Amino acid sequence: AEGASHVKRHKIALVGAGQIGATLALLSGMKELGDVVMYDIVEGMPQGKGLDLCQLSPVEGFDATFKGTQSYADMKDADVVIVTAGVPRKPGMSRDDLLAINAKIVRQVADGIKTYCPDAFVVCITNPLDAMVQLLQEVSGLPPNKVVGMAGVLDASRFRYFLAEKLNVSVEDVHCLVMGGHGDTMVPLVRYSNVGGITLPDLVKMKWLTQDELNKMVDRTRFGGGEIVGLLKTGSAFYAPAASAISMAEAYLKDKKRLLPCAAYLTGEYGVNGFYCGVPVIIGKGGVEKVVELQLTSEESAMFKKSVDAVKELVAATPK
Ligand code: TXD
Repeated sequence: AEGASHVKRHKIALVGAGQIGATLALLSGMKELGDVVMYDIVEGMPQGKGLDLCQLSPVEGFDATFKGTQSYADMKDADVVIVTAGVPRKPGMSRDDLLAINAKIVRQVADGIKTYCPDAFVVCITNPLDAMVQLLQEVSGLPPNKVVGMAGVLDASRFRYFLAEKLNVSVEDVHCLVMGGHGDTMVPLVRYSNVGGITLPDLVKMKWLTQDELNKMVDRTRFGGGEIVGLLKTGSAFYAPAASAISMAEAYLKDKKRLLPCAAYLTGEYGVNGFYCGVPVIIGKGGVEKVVELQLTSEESAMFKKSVDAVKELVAATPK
């Protein structure tokens, strides 16, 4: 065994084993990212999903363990933690109600991370995203570059899909950038979005799509989450959110230096100090290794500022 002593599988802890959590586990397995621990307060549920995934592994031909648990101690020394724990908004519930309930849950999760895996790279998915990722960082005390929120990759992926479908081109060749908070005020940046390097304003000039069609796709992106909630009725999107978070985790574990839009802690960039907001960042083995600062036009800046103001309001409303 001595020769193989350097071989160590990564450990991925998933807090929350609901719709997104279970999909995160499946994708981790299929991509062989490492061994998975799934924590949830519902007894037996993560254990059951874990066993089911173990039984999928021979068919798919990968080696990984999936362990369900109700104990934070099982997260010990995890390399990556992805947080989806929380409750979704139900009819009659205000945004503040959701904020209070999920803030309480995220505090407990942050304590668990602080105790058992303070060196982890932490991806927060729980809504309201920008406020929850900030709370997770504050309470866990982890360095801000190791705690990020997932929203931009998903929002950009939605925009990419709408464009690819409309233009009848491969999704692989469509790249989009979406900044700002994860809400209706998000800022899809058409000037920095392109198909095979050809920017969207150019494609409008080339008559591949009209400005009106483009505006409609921008709006559909902004309300992309709501469109799916409206169809599902009992929950929100989970496949694409899970895949988005996995791409961030993979960038960290494989030191890929990917440039992805994520909710990152800003210390003066874009004129924002001490808040999380969606911006392009580089993710590698150091976590968020760099915040990429673009020269926004005055119109883009105004949209971004409006989005930041919405985030600040949320953070102010979060129970301390
Ligand atoms: O872009 C984004 N960031 C998002 C965010 C996109 C889609 C959905 N987004 C949010 O992710 C959504 O609003 C939720 O706040 C989370 C998780 O969504 P999911 O669809 O996975 O919700 P589920 O299926 O309800 O799963 C949540 C699980 C569920 O199994 C609960 O039992 C568990 O969280 N839960 C807890 N786990 C651990 N600890 C505590 N205290 C706890 N309370 C509930």
